[in-house]
Amino acid sequence: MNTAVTKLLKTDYPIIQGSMAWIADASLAGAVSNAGGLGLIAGGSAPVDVVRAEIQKTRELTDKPFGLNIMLLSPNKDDLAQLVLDEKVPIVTTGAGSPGVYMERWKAGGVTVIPVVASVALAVRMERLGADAVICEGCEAGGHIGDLTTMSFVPQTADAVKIPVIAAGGIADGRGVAAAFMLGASGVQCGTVFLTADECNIHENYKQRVLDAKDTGTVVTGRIGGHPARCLKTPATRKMLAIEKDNPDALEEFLVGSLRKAVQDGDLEEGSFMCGQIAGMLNSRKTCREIITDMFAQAEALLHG
Ligand code: TUI
Repeated sequence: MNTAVTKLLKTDYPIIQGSMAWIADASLAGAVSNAGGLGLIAGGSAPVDVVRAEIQKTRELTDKPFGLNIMLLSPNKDDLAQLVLDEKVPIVTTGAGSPGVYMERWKAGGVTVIPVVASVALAVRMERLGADAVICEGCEAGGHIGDLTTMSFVPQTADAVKIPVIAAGGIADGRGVAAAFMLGASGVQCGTVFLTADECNIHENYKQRVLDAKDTGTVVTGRIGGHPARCLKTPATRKMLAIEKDNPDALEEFLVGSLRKAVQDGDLEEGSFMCGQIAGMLNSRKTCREIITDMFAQAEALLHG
């Protein structure tokens, strides 16, 4: 399938694997890139040396394009921004803030820059600063989210910018891809579906909970005062919702390390199992290649069949 996004990313399919902190490593990114999508390594809050090692491992696993995501709440964001240039990473995506201060340097270094935005205004600002595309992530997505839904956000952005729009949030099969294209997107970013991939190295409790989740199986914590984040409903999210009602500042303390506890320990009492609303539709384990080929066979049939 050829779109403005496959042309920009030099991939076979117009799909980016969502960058999930503590989760999106060389194993996942390499598998997605080898399957014809764009694999991303998550910078998350990791130290620069850890991320450099993942970049090098990814290069051993694939000779296809891949990218690095920089989460702009990371204390290491400046070092990671430089790492992109030092390691000649071809594509960078950003999340959880504006990458404006880095844009000139990245563009001068020949990097393809694709910010995740949370509003049309930020998308327009990013286009003016030279962004190559924008990812519009609706609040159906897992993890840190904005206010808008994918359905309303994508077409408004497609009307406002000339650069390609990539839709994210609530997309996990060919119907979602076809719908995103109808809304004006020319590519998609998917996170939650890749949590179920064989090459995704999360704790078995996490993977099984995603597969078992129903449509109403997620909840947003941190709406009061914090950073809103969508997670699977667990004993931990019940505690978080109680904490934030009484003392929003204490939530940040609970959050520190909670993602690692979910990913590595499968800890339902203290872990944050970040996950999108589309988990309710997912019920089988597949390889990254199966996920991507099934998704685009269905999308092609719907769009051109
Ligand atoms: O970034 C994400 N999802 C994430 S990041 C994450 S790790 C984390 N760690 C500590 C606190 C919070 C999260 C887990 N999930 N998605 C992309 C995304 N970006 N969603 C929303 C935004 C966003 C929000 C505001 C992008 C830009 C923005 O700009 C504000 C501005 O400066 O205009």
